[in-house]
Amino acid sequence: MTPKQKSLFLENGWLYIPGALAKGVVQPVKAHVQNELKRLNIWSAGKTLSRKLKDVPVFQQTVKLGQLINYPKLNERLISKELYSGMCQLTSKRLSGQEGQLLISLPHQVDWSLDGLGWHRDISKFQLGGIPGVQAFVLLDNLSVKGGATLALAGSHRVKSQSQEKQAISALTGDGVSGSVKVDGIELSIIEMAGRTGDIYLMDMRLLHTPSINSTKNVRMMATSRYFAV
Ligand SMILES: O=C(O)CCC(=O)C(=O)O
Repeated sequence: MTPKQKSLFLENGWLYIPGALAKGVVQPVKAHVQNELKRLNIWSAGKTLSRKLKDVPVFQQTVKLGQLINYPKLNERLISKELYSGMCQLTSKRLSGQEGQLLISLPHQVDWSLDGLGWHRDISKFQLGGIPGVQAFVLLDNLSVKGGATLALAGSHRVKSQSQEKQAISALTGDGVSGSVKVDGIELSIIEMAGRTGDIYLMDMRLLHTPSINSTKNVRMMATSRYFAV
């Protein structure tokens, strides 16, 4: 990691690394997901086949698909030694990874919206003091905006008050407001983890984040791995 990348990560809580992985590294995982979607009669030839999954509420679908489709040793395939040591450099800590997880969503056939999203952290409030770890998000396929990428609230790793965070999210997701808002002098903005196959987003695990609507005709295919400080 360059000093510039480290300072961006510390300031904003996230870092985008376009083209971090070669297509050949990602391709077997993407092919596995596509084959499994077909084999399980969920998705094939641009169509959702499973009525059951169509009826699952949009944000529960990814959880359900993650239970049905698994890629063994996902971290070994996607997280190279260089990337791992880059994450350690960003946090100035030694990190230990949890088993990786696929993030798949079918086209949701509803309009894209920032209403009613599930903003959350995967850590407890007792872990907000210093950086508890880094979450890597890998794009297994090209992912356009409004295509179901994970959203994160840049800057939220530095905000102390949870009620101010909530107000900031309401302001940013409310009608007619876009860009950023300032809370306690900290600039907060929503980032969407869209991009191209092999791109990676690294996120300070203190950032608020949420699944989003996939309003495209394509399946959203990402993978994620959480690395905690030890
Ligand atoms: O993009 C998604 O489905 C949400 C991901 C998420 O919340 C997580 O991995 O913690």
